[in-house]
Parts: sequence; C-alpha cells; structure tokens
Amino acid sequence: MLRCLTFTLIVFTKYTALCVEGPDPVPPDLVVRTQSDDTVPSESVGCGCQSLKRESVVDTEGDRTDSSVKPAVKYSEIMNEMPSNPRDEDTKSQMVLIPGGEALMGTDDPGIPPDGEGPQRAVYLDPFFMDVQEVSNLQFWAFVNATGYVTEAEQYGDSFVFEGILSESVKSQISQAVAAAPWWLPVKGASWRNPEGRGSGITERLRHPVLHVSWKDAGAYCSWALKRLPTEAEWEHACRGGLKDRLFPWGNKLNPKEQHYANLWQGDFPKYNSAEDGYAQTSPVMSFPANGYGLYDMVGNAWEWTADWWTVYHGTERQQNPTGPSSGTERVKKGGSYMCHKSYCYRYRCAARSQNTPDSSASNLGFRCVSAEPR
Ligand SMILES: [Ca+2]
Ligand SMILES: [Ca+2]
Repeated sequence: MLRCLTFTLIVFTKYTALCVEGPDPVPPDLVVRTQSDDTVPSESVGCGCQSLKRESVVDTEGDRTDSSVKPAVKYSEIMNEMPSNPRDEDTKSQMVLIPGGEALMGTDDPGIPPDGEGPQRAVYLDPFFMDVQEVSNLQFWAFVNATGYVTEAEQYGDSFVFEGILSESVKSQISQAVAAAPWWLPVKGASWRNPEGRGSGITERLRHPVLHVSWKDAGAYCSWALKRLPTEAEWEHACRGGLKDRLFPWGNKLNPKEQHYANLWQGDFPKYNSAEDGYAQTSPVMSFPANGYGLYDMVGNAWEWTADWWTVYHGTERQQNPTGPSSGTERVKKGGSYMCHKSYCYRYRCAARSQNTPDSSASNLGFRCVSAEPR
C-alpha cells in the first residue's frame, strides 16, 4: 500500500508539472464541455493528448504487465486470420512528390501557445515523397509477416486505449488510469493486432490506420519499406498542401459546404461522440478528401509520429531541412485524431503539435513514411 501511495504522489507531482499552463483545477473527467465550435476554452491547453506516458499510469494493484500471452503465440494466431496472399497494392502505400523550396513552419497566431506552435519561421526543404495514407493494419501486417517484428506494446504487454471504445467487461478488469487524463486506460493485451485488448481484432479494419505503435515501431516499419519518418517540418509542409497561412489542409473553415474533411470528434468530449462525420473511431484510410498534394487524413483519424525530438522553443532564423533538437525525452506527433474536438484538443491544425515519450502507444496514434525516392 505504501508503495502504491508513493507512486501515486509521484504521478500527481508529474501531472502538476505538466499542467502548469492549464488554469482549470477541476479534474478533466468532471468538466462539462458545452462550448460552441467557435470558442477555445481554457482546458484545451491542458493535459490529455500528450499525457500517455507509461510512467504516468497510477497502478493500484501492483504488476501491470501480463506475460501469460506471449507475443509468439499472438503472432501465430493472427496469421490464421489474415489474407493468405494480399495484393501488392494493398500492402504498399502509394507515394506523392511533395515539392521542396521555401516554406513556413508554425504560426504567429497559435491556437495552443504552450505547445510551441509559434513563432512562424521560414524553412527551406528539399523535395521528398510521402505516403498518401497513414500506414494501415494490412500494411503493418505485411511487415510483421515478413520480419517477425514484435512491437513495444506487445513486449510491455499493454497499451493505452480510450475508455469510450472499451466494453464494460474489459473496463471492469482495469484498476489503473492516467492521472492527467482518466479516459485513457492501460489495457493488458492491447496492441496493433488486438486494438481493444484480448478478444478484439483487426480483420474488419485491415484498411484502417495501424494503432498502438511506438516511435521505434514506426521507424522500424519505415526502414523496412526503405523509407523513414518525416521530420516535423516535412510533415507540416506536406499538411498544408500548397496553401499558405491556413489552419487546415483544405483552408480555414472546418466544414466547408457543411462537409466533413477529416475524421474528428463531434459532440461533447469525452462523454458523447455523435459521429456526425460517419465514424466514432478510426475510419478506413483515404475516407475523406485529399489535400492539394494528394495526401489523405493528414489531420484527424490517427495522430502521426514524426522523427523530431520535442521542444517548445524555436529560433526565428531561417533553417534548411530542419530536424529539430539533437536530443530530448519525447517525440513530436502531428495532426490530431478521431478523438480531437475543439473544446479539448484543438490540435487538428497543420501548425498544431503534441508529444509522447517514444515508447508510448495508444488507440489513436499511428504514422506514415517519407523517402527521397518513391518506393
Ligand atoms: Ca469521427
Ligand atoms: Ca492522421
């Protein structure tokens, strides 16, 4: 008991340190969010999107790992479920050329200033090729099938899952939570192949983005495909699709002509998701319109890892092919996810950003790759 109490105190100390920018002392799960889509309430600058650290889990019952189901066993189980001979075009992403040249990164009108969205600064980027889509479950399966790769979530034995997509049966077995964001639960057995834990699967979601992949897992996939993770500058430049000083990949209006351009959250987060855009969870990749460069789901659906270490401090000098800080403790992720709503996580803008420790994995975090040549 003493050990647990001590650990909890440590967690809340970390939570306090992380949340100095959030002025609202009310626990996040007790906040009633009724703001219209035109306002950004104070809690949107608080913790949540970035709080998925393995060490931030409050463990009230001790051991949080589960070694009863070995990765090798799960590996063989899923092989029986997957297509025996998928087509090349299903396991290989199409890529498009992202033109290089002068570009603007960040914004002088940040939606969430503590995230380090500003200042706006000039960068020069070489041209590169980018996957038009988030890496899908089927594509990741092809990688695992070829290499036997075991993800970090499978090694740890758990991953973070949004409680809103878990069954009551699974939730009743969990005695842990993330102090800063109690709707995130560490679920034993959750991984890319079992997104909501044991008993769940991906056979009905083969063309949805792969989830529960750590930064290292994402990099391993890209390397296997002879690609790499994009830098934050590359990702943001690609997100803008050739438009300058716009919030979203398609412009400044969230729903032009009353249409949805990304898989986001409609309703009151985290209690009610109306799924007005057609999806309460992830959508098949490329379900929403592409941006000007032909890229799909750059904002929304799944968050996307980038190669850069996280910092909120940026110089204003013009940089050439910037790669971010030389060291750090967290990696940058971009684009927001199907869980993002303006009232809580207004991070589905090209200039928006968030971060996770590299070993983090969750039910809303994926990636895509880039390369110098089309692969
Ligand atoms: Ca949605
Ligand atoms: Ca995305």
